Amino acid sequence: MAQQRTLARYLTEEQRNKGVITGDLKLLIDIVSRACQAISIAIGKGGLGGVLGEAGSDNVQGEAQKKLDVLSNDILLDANEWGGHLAAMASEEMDLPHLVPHRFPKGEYLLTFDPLDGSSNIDVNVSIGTIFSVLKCPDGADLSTPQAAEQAFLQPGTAQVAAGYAVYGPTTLLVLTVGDGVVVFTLDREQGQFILTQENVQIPADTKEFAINMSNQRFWEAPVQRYVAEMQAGKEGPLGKDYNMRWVASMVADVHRIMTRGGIFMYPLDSKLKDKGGKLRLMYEANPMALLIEQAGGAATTGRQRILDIQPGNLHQRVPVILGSKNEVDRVTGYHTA
Ligand code: P6P
Repeated sequence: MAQQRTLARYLTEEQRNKGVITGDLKLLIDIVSRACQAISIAIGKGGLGGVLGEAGSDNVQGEAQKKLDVLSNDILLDANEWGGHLAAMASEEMDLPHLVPHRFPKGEYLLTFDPLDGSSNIDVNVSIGTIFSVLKCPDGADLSTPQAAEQAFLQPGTAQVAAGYAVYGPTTLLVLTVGDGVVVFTLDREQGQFILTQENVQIPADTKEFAINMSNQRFWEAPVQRYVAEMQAGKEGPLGKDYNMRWVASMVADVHRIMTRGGIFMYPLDSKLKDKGGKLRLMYEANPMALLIEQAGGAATTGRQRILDIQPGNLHQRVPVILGSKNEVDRVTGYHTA
C-alpha cells in the first residue's frame, strides 16, 4: 500500500522542500487540525453528549448561539493560546480579538475563525464546518488591549498566509491552502490523523449547478435576478444549458461541493441586507473561502470587486459573496459592472 502522507508530513515537506511555510505556521495548522478533530468528536456525540440545542446566549452578530458554537470556539481558543505561534485570535463568536495571555509567549501569526459555520444545521444532523484564516501580525502592532488589537487584523485577503476549512459530514475533511494549491485530508478516526486524499484541487471553469437561497429572490439586485432567470431558462435560454440547484445553508458544505465538482455559490447583496453590507463575514468566511477558491482555479467576487482585494473596515464586516467556477463568476460579475 502506498505510504500514507499525514498532514504533519505534508506540512514538513512544504516547509523543508519548498520553503513555503515556517515552523511556527506548521505548528499553527497542526494545532488547528487537532482542534477540528476535537470538534468533530463533540459533534459526533450529538444528543448523547448533551451538546445540542441553544447555549442561551447571543453572539456579537446578535445570533442565538448553539452550545456547539460556544464549545467549538472554546476548543480553538484553548488549543491555540499556549503554543507561542500566535499573537491574537478573532472569532465570529467574540466581539473583540482574544489576546494570547501574558503567561504564554506571543508569536508572529494572527488567526481568525468561524468555529462552527452552518449552526442552523446542527440539530438536524446536516453537514457543518469550521473555517479559519491565518495572517501575519504586522510589526509593531498595538496588542495592548483587545480593542487596539483589532487594527492588526484589518488586512486584505491577499495577505493571508494560509486558509482552510474542516467539513463535518459523513467523513471529516480538512481542506487547506498555504499558497501552494489546495489539498484535502480525510480524518482517519482510528489513527486520529488527517491523511492526504487529494492534491492540486482544480475547480472546473464551467458548471451546471448553482447555490443560492431562492427565498430571497425578491430582494436581489437586477444583475443577480437576470443571471438566475437565465439559468432557470435552461437549454432554451441564453445560457443554452439546463442547470441544477443546491442550497445546504452551510457555506462550508456548499463550498466543498464546488471544490469537488464545480458550481457557483451566491449570497449576494439584497435590499434587506443593504445596511449590513451583506450576510457573510469577510474576515473568517469570505476571505478564507476566496483564497481557497482562487488557489483551486476558481474566482470570488462581491459582484463588483475581487473579495481578496477588499481593505477591511472592521473585524465583523459583511460582504456579498459570489464564488466558484471561474467562467460563471466572471459572467455574473460582468452583469454587475456592465
Ligand atoms: P440562510 C450559516 O449561518 C451561514 O453563515 C452560511 O454558512 C450559509 O451559507 C448561510 O449563512 C445560510 O444563510 O439565509 O440561507 O440561512
